[in-house]
Amino acid sequence: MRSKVILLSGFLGAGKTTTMIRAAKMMEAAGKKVAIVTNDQGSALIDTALGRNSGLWTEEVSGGCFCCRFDDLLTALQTLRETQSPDVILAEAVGSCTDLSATVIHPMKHYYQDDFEVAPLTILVDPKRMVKSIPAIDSLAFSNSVHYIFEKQIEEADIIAINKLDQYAEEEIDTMIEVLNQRYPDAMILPISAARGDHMEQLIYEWMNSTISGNQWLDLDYEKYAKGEAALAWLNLRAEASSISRLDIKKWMMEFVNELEVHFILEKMIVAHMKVLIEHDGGFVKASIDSTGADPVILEVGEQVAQDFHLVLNLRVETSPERLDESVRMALSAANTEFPLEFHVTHHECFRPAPPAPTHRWTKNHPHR
Ligand SMILES: Nc1nc2c(ncn2[C@@H]2O[C@H](COP(=O)(O)OP(=O)(O)O)[C@@H](O)[C@H]2O)c(=O)[nH]1
Ligand SMILES: [Mg+2]
Repeated sequence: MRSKVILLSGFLGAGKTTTMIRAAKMMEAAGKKVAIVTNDQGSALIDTALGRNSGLWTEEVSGGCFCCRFDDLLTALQTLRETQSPDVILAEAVGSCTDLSATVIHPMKHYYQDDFEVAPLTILVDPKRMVKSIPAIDSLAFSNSVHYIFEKQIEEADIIAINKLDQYAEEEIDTMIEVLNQRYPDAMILPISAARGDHMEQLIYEWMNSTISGNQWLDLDYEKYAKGEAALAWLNLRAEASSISRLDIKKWMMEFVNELEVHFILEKMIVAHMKVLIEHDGGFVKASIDSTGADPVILEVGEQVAQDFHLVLNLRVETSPERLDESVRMALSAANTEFPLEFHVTHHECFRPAPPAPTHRWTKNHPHR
């Protein structure tokens, strides 16, 4: 039996992981065997930890996006097939990646059709990023080259899932649907709330029943795309911390997050997505911020008191790696002064993504490249 592969894309912070985990749980409850694949330019991924903390079988493709690491993606999918025989595999692409139809979906459909059936390419959209289409809600907007990626992602969708429906009035959602319908008449447009669960059954139904997959061919300027990716700074960090007495972990986290947010606001750095995960013996707590100055969304399990903890940071911000790194260093230093700790960084990377170099790239008239 073939495994259904559902590829989720969409900009950083749009809600891909939230959608993936909720959908996986819903499909499991309906008796399906489900696995997930996470992906990033770097390593030390919070999304992988979240998948595993949710009890889902999780593989990770790190060090590059699915299109540039196509062989690693296939290894991850084949490993899952051999070890788990899943009915469904949900795979979340890097949030600054596009052209997945030409670089992943078509090559998969051609070379691996005996093993995998590929679902409609689904792009998650956070309405507040649609600054050029509807009245701006974001006070700080990304540069044109970053916005180019956001628009190209939507353009290649088989399904556009407008997420975070819970934050908008019905009329606002209707306007968004109208704008998107005019711009992308061939895509299916579905408003959802991954956090609250609205219309998730319909989305899953489309994944399982639609035969459309990779129907849009992008006209993509790779130079502009590379420029957009390079405008973003990426920071991944892991650290071990220990204190002489038991500590309120959430307080430490909020001190760090608030310090960092002050830097972002003052220096007008545009946050695409910032995630902070703290794991300890008694559970975990995660903070997620999807735009500059936004209140952190907190997810926590267990009592947040411990002597030792493990910290993971995944930050994607429109600024230079040097400025991002310096802001994080200062915010950590401020939090660790407020709460005296032994703090040991075990992994640290801060970089601009390299220009995309896909393993395969098919075009409408010239496949098999
Ligand atoms: N209000 C609201 N927030 C959401 C929804 N889905 C995701 N989020 C939040 O948006 C942020 C980014 O979500 P995540 O799934 O990590 O996005 P990703 O970067 O695309 O994987 C997190 O703070 C989520 O809690 C939703 O349906 N409604
Ligand atoms: Mg994610």
